[in-house]
Amino acid sequence: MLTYYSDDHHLHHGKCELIDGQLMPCFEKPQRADHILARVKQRQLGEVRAPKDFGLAPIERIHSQAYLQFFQGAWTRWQEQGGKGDLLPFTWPARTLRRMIPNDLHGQLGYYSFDGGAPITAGTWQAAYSAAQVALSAQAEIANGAHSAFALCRPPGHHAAADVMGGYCYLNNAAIATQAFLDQGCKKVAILDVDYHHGNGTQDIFYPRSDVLFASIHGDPAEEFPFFLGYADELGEGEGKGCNFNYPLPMGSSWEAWSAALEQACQRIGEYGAEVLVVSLGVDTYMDDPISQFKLDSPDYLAMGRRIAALGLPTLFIMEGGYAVEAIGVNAVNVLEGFEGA
Ligand code: FKS
Ligand code: ZN
Repeated sequence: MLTYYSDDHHLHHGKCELIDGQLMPCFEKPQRADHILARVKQRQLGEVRAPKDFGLAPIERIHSQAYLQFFQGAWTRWQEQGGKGDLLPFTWPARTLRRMIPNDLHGQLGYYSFDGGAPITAGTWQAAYSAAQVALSAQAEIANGAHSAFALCRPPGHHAAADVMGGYCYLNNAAIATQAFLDQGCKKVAILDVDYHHGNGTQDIFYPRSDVLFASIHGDPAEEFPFFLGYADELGEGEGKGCNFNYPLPMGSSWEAWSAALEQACQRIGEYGAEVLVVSLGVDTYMDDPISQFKLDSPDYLAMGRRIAALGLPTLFIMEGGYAVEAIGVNAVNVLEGFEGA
């Protein structure tokens, strides 16, 4: 299968994140994509292509103008006021406060984010913009008849909502690609999110809609980030009722429990009658992942790819999380090779 990839991801390299009371170097770092790219080449998965530029229009189908303008201009504003270091939020409109959009940069940053895990650096906008173009280029490949394609995106996207960044995510690459399918005449798209963390941004974007089915297998939000979404009783609203399926699993879950959830998710996707499948491909379900608590092993990713392939749908794989950098390439490409029947 073809891989789309842009070197622009190197432009985004946040300095640090707050983990358990300590400032740690960002887990979401450029080497992640470098390792996956190296494995794609080593395994000769297929040609690696640079993305085309589809402009802002397909991104604006998912994200609000105000949010995009804020994100695009934030670093310059930070520099103009003499900012040192990454631009990071420190206050949010919690339940006791009003949802004002203040004038101040940090006030606006709090308004447009849900956590302190998405630093804005000099190159973050360009990296995120290019990641969306990578997703759109792989999407176009499938729209033009390919059975599968791999969008090697970085930074990831599934925590980003229409006007909210967070959890290492800025632009929702999977949602942008999904909307592109629909805008090109597709009637029903399914999204399968296999990242360890719930894809709260993707769920939120499509929650009231029946043209997208969202299914996610993830660490139980009662115990795990992003905590405030991803429970099993979230089934969609209005026309979207019955088009959202969450499979929260306990900490320490291994392939046995995980694959049972995958089976249920695939059942739902089959019943739904999707024309295309978008996979939010996170491999932070791996046993040695430094920030996650599932116990999948490298061969399990081959089986994952095989089960996804059995759906028989044209499938767009979009890279999300995975932080065991030494194994991330093997695990991500194992899903793709399993899909291809290798
Ligand atoms: C651990 C705190 C962890 C943030 C976790 C973010 C996960 C991001 C991801 C994505 F795919 F988006 F990259 N905080 N004590 O893996 O879901
Ligand atoms: Zn994750």
